[in-house]
Amino acid sequence: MANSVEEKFSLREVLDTFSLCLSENKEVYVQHYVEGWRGLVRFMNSLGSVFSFISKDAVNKIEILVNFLNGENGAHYVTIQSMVKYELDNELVDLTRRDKHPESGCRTLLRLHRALRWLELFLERLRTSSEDSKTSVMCSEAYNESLAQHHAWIIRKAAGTAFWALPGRQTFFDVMNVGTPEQVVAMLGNALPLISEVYNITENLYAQHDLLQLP
Ligand code: 1PW
Repeated sequence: MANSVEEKFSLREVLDTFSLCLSENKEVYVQHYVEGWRGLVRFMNSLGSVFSFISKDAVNKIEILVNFLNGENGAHYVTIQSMVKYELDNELVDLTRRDKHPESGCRTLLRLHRALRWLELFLERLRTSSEDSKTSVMCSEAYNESLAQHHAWIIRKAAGTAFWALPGRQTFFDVMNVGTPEQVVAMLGNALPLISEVYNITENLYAQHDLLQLP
């Protein structure tokens, strides 16, 4: 009965977390963003050990951000907007090469932000897929359109290999634990616009401050 005390995973709850990310004036709460990512990591881990090199990096980035949130300057890290302002005003961001601040909040969050685009593209493909669609193809197409452009060859190669080991569409739906394929499609239809909004707000903020290429 060991499993009965464990919270049952459902992708619906994970995606709901992203809906909590936005404040009334459309700022993005770092805490909920990071919690959403924790859920995604659990999801990746339940897809098999081949995904662990991917989730390990996400875990590492999550921890960096949590340390900022819980640190003495945590009040500046409540929203992505306040973090950007604080780190830029205090010259806490390496803008051209990694040097004094190799693990700034801004550059760390940018990596998760880029990965969120991958997730968005992938889930959108999954939403509109048919029974015989291949998850590996959907996943690598989404990756090539987004995150791959920021990865070195060796990472692209490893990611590509991991994708081929992805379970098929039905197993994927089962792991999501949302219900019938129709319920999955409906859930994704509701969740994706929210993820997209969080992504776009972050993207515009980073673009405005010229931070999209942080080393
Ligand atoms: C099936 C659902 C998948 C959605 C989650 C996507 C997670 C993407 C994480 C990819 C990580 C690949 C391995 C790590 C690469 C790092 O070098 C890279 N990190 C990311 C998140 O792209 C860049 O970080 P770095 O090296 O500049 O600190």
